[in-house]
Amino acid sequence: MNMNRQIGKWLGLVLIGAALFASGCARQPHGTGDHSATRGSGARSNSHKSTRQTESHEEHKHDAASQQSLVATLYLETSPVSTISGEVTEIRGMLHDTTGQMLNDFEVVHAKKIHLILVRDGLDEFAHLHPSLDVNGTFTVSHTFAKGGTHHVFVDHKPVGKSQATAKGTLTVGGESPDPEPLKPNVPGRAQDGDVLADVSMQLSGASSIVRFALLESSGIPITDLQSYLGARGHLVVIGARAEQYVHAHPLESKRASNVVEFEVHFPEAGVYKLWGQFQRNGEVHTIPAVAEFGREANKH
Ligand SMILES: [Cu+2]
Repeated sequence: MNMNRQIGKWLGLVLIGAALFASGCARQPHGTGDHSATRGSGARSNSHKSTRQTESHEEHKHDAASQQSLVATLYLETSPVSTISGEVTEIRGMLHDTTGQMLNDFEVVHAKKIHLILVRDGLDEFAHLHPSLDVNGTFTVSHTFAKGGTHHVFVDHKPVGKSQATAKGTLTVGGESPDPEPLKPNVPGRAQDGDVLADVSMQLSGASSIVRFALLESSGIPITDLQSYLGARGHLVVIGARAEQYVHAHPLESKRASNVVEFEVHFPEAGVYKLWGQFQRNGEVHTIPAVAEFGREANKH
């Protein structure tokens, strides 16, 4: 199909749109992953409208915030078009590069070509999904939103031969949309998902921070049977309070105890962030949320 017609079709159908990307200070030290997107420019669409303001910027591994380059535009649509909480929604997306060419060739990063993160505005709902990808580059995933309201969509991807990037959009979901609880920092401290507990702590390490999860049984005994999840001992997604900052970090090689997983995170700026550590045991993924405040004085660079 002719590209313009295809775009037209998408624009006609869609919802969505949104904003930004860039990473000012993503770093990838010592081979650990830290995929950041920062600086939301805030172009947010209402439902049933589309916008082309959604952008994706590649990451600059060793660079400061002064550099960013637009690399892709994210288009999203849903079926049904009017998404409502509690009902299965099919989310479809595609990325176009700056010339308007649809991206369809992605490298596998952590076992998947596309990592799609959904968070509700206020960060009280989180999903980490892996859409299927067709030959044209359209990616598709089903999801049931637990609550209505604005949901932020982060598409973490690496076009073949290019830098890893994160594209962001928003989806407006109908249905009950209760006010989220205000974010209350609880790091250092105890967090949990069901019967899996974690002592979460954070310490500065140069321009980055080491975020540590010490995983415990509900009895307080260290967990010793962590399994690899998507090729790593754990994954950490970090999103700024206003959902304008996104970091996806992978574990550091560590000689610490087997229940301790450490992530190197470059917080893009001072502020409150929500963290979701994801770990697998017994074939089940546990998602452990925590809230951390990254200090202003610690962010000098
Ligand atoms: Cu993923």
